[in-house]
Amino acid sequence: MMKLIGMLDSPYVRRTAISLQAMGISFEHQPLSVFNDFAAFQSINAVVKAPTFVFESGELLMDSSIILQYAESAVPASRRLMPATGEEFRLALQIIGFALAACEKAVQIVYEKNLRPAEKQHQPWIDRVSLQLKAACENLEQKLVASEFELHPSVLNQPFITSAVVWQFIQHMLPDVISVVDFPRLATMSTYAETLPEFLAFPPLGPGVVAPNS
Ligand SMILES: N[C@@H](CCC(=O)N[C@@H](CS)C(=O)NCC(=O)O)C(=O)O
Repeated sequence: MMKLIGMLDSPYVRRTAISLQAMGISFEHQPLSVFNDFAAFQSINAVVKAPTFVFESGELLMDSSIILQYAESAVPASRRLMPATGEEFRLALQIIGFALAACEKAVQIVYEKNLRPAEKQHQPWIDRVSLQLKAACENLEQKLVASEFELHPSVLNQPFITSAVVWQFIQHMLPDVISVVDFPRLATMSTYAETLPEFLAFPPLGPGVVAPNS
């Protein structure tokens, strides 16, 4: 059985788990922490990056977008979450790009606040990253408005999954930096997404070993 390694409190792990499940790919989820289970993680992937995807052969893939790029190639077109080409593909990439930039900046702030001792925190860096985070959220929200993006899709797609997972993470971790009322579309998407079976199967707040389709 192929394995996905990493905790669901990581938005990168969560977007990957939800997407693989939505594509109908069977895998075992092993919720190892890059911090608390460093040695165990290291024994699987010396680089200790989550998510890590492990093939039955033992080969490794890292980085959520790379894992998802592989997954897209491994399923029939009807189960893919990305549009194949054209305007729709370009729009999907733009939305995912802003969502992942917001995610990266949010994670940077969380690491700065949680991993560094208080006296070593550097406020100008936190201010810079907060500004970038806000800009990424604003651009993402505007893109959803301008493209009239479907906020309640009947079939899951990658820009929806990534935006919803990232928004849940930001709202949970940094509500004092990014205010939910300023981003009504992201809030609507996230609220709806969290009611869907694929999202409920991979909750952000509990580890839980899940083997989908088993
Ligand atoms: N671009 C990567 C980011 C992954 C990432 O930053 N993962 C974090 C967990 S949220 C991690 O592995 N942190 C441990 C480390 O970088 O040492 C992706 O899309 O997978």
